[in-house]
Amino acid sequence: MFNFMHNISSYDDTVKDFSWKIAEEELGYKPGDVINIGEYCTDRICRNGKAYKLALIWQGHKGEVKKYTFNDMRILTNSIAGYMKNLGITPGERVCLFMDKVPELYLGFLAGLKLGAIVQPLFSAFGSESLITRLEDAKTSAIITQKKHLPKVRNIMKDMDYMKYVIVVDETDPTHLREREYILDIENMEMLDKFDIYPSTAETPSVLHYTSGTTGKPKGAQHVHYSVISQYITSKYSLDLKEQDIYWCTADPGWVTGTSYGIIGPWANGVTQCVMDAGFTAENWYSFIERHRVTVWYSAPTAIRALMKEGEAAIKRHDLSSLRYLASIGEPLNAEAVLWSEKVFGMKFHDTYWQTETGSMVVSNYPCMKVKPGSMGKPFPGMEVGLVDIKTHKYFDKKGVVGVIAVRPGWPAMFRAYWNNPDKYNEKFVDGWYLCGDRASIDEDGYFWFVGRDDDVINTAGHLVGPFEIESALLEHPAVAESAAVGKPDQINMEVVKAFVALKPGFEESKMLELEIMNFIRKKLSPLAMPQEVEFVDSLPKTRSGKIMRRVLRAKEWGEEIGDISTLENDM
Ligand code: 6R9
Repeated sequence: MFNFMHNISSYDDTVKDFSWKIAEEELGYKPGDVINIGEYCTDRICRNGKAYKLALIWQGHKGEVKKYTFNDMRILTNSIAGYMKNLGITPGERVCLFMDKVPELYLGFLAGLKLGAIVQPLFSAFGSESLITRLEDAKTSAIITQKKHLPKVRNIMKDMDYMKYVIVVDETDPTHLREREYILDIENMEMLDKFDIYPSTAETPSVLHYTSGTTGKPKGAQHVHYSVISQYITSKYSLDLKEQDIYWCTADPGWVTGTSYGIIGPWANGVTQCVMDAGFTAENWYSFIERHRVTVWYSAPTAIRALMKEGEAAIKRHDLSSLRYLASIGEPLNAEAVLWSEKVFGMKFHDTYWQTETGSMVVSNYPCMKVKPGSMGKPFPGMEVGLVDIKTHKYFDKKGVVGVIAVRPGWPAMFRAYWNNPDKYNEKFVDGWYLCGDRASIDEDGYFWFVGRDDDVINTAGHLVGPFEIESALLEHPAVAESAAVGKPDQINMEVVKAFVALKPGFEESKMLELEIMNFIRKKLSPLAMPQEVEFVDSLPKTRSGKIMRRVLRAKEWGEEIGDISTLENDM
């Protein structure tokens, strides 16, 4: 029988009683113990009597399905770790995962951690240039990839004397192998029931995630094995994951969501996860939910808006009655999207807010709490989250005033360094607060309301306008599928607002429509926030994780350098 009680029944009581010790005790961890994420997600679950429970249900692009129990995961990750150890990969070395969402990506991630290596997942869609910037910075010594991505790796091999091993998961023609290439054949390799798991402790480095900054080179946020404490308990309290759930996180592990909540958190809870290694279409996604009876679904606003664009007909063709909890991450979730999901799925998307650097959720909506559409929710219990002044960076406690989101360090999943870049790391801290670089306000009830990233806020005649309110207003218009607001130069006001809009199918751009949209949002926005111009575009520039890159649009308006665009998904 499904347990209908939520994992937490009162937010306020949980905040009062919370301590990270609760998570430590549930996981059987005591300070000073060995703690290894690979072990926590496989062997520990098997020891707890769930060896033959499904851990992973994987579906490929042809619709083929593979299933793995926690015991399969335990043995396969042992075997891959053993294979890498035999090659000569040692603890602390960086091992890059450069693959589509194939099972070996998930297995390789946990195997690397069992070996004590620092795993470095990168989007398989990256080109050679984006790849080498990140491998060069980390001086990565091994890369696990697929045959289809090998040309990109071969292209840069001559510039990477530090790269000792290229491990190919599906290479079938060994005569092409060069000295440094190895085949990982999990169908035929020797299976290891036992592997000497690296005795990592809390502060041992685990994952290295590259985030794309506004300018300059991407920064590598380095995490530690202790992060599993946060990822476990946030998955339980915020995503409400339970024993019987079939959970689907749509994120790619090249992005932090795909590892913190697409690998570590759910498996540390012993929950069955689904993975779909196929492109996005509304039809594909709904079929996937129906076929695998997904109960908890964690996705991103860009995807949700893409589903909204497709309309309700696709939903009606599928039985989505298995769904019981929806959550969102990565971008501001506009109120319209929340209301839509309630209408079409019978439940709201619960927004969550966090970053690569925070490693786990910072602010979110909880199943036991009233959702205010358009708000990110409240701080995770045990985390002190507040606002600091935009200019002085001094902490303040005033309702409804916009400031920079700040978190008091001390939660387990926080990043411990930017790889090779202590200065950039130190810049993130002021008066004992970690500054997230995003602006928000807090209302009378303690809910956080997103305004915009520091870099995206528009300064018009000395007034600061956040793009999110403008974009939310635009998205309420029935013709608008996607929107972005940026500042464009203006002689009098310094900047004025310009909006970019992509239309839903069936709508044609025209001067009339522009005027109609303008009139529609005029009723919702303050005069300062009103765009002076709306430009229709086919799509907006986005990162591979689905974030709108406003700075690309902005740079065009100002005739400036675009900066680092290695994570850009679509050509403009
Ligand atoms: C997990 C992840 C982090 C940045 C963050 C903020 C934006 C994330 C959001 C949100 C508004 C939300 N962001 N969640 N903005 N509402 N619920 O996305 O990590 O790729 O490092 O991005 O994404 O600007 O600072 P990362």
